[in-house]
Amino acid sequence: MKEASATLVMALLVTTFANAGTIKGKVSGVSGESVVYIEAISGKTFPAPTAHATMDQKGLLFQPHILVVQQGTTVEFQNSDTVAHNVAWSSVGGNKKLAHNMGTWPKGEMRSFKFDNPGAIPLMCYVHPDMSAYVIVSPTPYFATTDKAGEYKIENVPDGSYTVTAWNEGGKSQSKSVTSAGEATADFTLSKLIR
Ligand SMILES: [Cu+2]
Repeated sequence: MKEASATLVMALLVTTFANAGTIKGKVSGVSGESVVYIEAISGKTFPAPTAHATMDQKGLLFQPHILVVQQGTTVEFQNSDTVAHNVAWSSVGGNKKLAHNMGTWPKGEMRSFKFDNPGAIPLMCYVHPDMSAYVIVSPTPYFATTDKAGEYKIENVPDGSYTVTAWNEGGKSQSKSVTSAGEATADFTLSKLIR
């Protein structure tokens, strides 16, 4: 009985003080910024962040070009130009049923949208067909973008086994299993999308 209790206490301690670490690596085969994130973890939910993110339309560009948020985040779409802009998308994570048009609005107006479904969302402006951007909705708070060398680092990752996905607008997304115990390395080589 005493031994069983000790085992239970140990198990609780391990759970409470589970180590966290870093998953890092390099995304190659593509150019520009890539996004790397941990896919949904079975049995775990993450409260939606209360802080809002911002996507601006300024100088006839979406700014930033790539915005990564955790699932459940509200994004405020601003128009800082003197011309009217539109915000719309044709799919979320490839699901065309989640297409949405937020409408067209003038300078100074802001409209917000809560992204409850994970995946990559290609943004469009129907007024300016050249404008493009992406919102990447990560199912977990564990995500990172690559630097100029293609390197990324996801921090504060609890030890465990995960599916990690790398996304790039010019490449085919790739997922792999990664087991992290303090530190893990996961490199990705994405094949270029043919357009
Ligand atoms: Cu526009």
